[in-house]
Order: sequence, then structure tokens, then C-alpha cells
Amino acid sequence: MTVKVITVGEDILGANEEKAKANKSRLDGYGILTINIMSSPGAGKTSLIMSTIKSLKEKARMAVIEGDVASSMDADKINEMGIPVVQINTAGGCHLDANMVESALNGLPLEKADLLFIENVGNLICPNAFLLGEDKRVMISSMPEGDDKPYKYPAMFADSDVVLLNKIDLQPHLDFNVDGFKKTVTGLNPDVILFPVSCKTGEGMEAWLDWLESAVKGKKKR
Ligand SMILES: Nc1nc2c(ncn2[C@@H]2O[C@H](COP(=O)(O)OP(=O)(O)OP(=O)(O)O)[C@@H](O)[C@H]2O)c(=O)[nH]1
Ligand SMILES: [Mg+2]
Repeated sequence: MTVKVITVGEDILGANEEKAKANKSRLDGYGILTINIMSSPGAGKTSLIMSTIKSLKEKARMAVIEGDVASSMDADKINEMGIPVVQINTAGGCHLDANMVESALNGLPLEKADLLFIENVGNLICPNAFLLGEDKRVMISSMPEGDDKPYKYPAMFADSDVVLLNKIDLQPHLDFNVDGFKKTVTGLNPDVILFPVSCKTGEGMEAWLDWLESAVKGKKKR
């Protein structure tokens, strides 16, 4: 007797892809640029969103979806800034999926937004395997994590459009080989755009903001 094999992973991913396409066309209909932000826990996703909101709030109407296993701590911070936000709690789930994002979209004033940030669950293993309906994927890798992360978690780097190397203000305290890191990341992903930044001091943020602003404008024109 042959053993029955159920390929659950593929089926789930297939269904997710369909839902992600529906989310994307819904967001396209509003001309919203959607950014899926991925990183390990604590690399600076919420800090990046908050610092970007401060810089762009006169130029773009923003909204945020926060993904965490538990708590609404990140969403509370965004809410205090007066930006529409929905928190998704995955109750143990280690990534967001398109179904969760669809529910969150129902709670946001999409007709009043130009730019949507989706903060994924902090995890370097699998968030890249789940499309959400985003236009661009932005991965944050922070200096204290070490310069070997692209070797250990290659798919996350390979599947991102932009990599932000965050916490560069800490470089004097760390043995982090910036050139080696850049070489490994571009080896995995030749088309990647890499910005070294500090969400704390603002260093390097201008290049990120310029890229983002022109992406928002490009989306509106379509
Ligand atoms: N020194 C320094 N600290 C930073 C920088 N960016 C973020 N941090 C700090 O790093 C810690 C984690 O930042 P968060 O923005 O909460 O990270 P996160 O990726 O959203 O974390 P999770 O949502 O828990 O996955 C906080 O204490 C931030 O103040 C930076 O550029 N430099
Ligand atoms: Mg966060």
C-alpha cells in the first residue's frame, strides 16, 4: 500500500496567493502603495514606521497594520501619532497571511490613504513565504544581530526589494563588517536596494524617504 501524502503547505500557500492577489487589487484600486516590513524581533520595524510617519506626514496619508503574536503595544504607539492602525494578534502564528490582512483592511479608511505599512511578525524564518498583497517588501537587519544573518536566513534577503541595515549608530561598539554584509546581500539578491540607517539618530534616513516618496508617487500615477 502506498502511503498517502497530503501536501498541506502547498495548498495553504496556493489559497494564500489567491487572497493576496485580491488584497493587492483592492489596494491598487485606491492607489495605495503597500509595504510589507519584515525583520527579526526588535530590529526596528516599529521605529522605522514611526520615524517615517514623522517625516512624511505632510506629504502622504498613511495607515498601518501591526502584526504581533500578542499585545497591542506597537499599534498603541502608532495610534498616539494619529495614524489609522489595526493590530493583528496571530495567537502564536509566526507570520502574517493574506487572510489576516484582508480582515485588517476592513478596519482601515482606505479611501483616505496613499501609503500602507504592514509590520509583519518579528521572524526571519518564514514571513517571506506568505504574500499579503504588498507592492514592496522591505527587510530590516540591524547591526547588533551580526553581519552573518544573510548567510543564515538567505530567503528573507533574497525575497526583499529593499534591505535597511538599521542601528548604524551602534557600529563603534560592534564588530560588524558593512562591506562584507553588502556583498553577501547583493550576492543573494543582485537587484536589492540597500540603505544603512539609524532610526534613532536619523542618519541615512533621507535616502530611504526619497525612495519611498518616489514609490508613492509612482503608484498614484498608474
Ligand atoms: N540604537 C538604536 N536603537 C534602535 C534603533 N532603531 C530601533 N532601536 C531600538 O530597538 C528596540 C526595538 O525597536 P522596535 O522598533 O520596537 O523593533 P521591532 O522590529 O518593531 O520589534 P518587534 O515588533 O518586537 O518585532 C527599541 O528599543 C528601539 O528603540 C536604532 O537605529 N538605533
Ligand atoms: Mg514592532
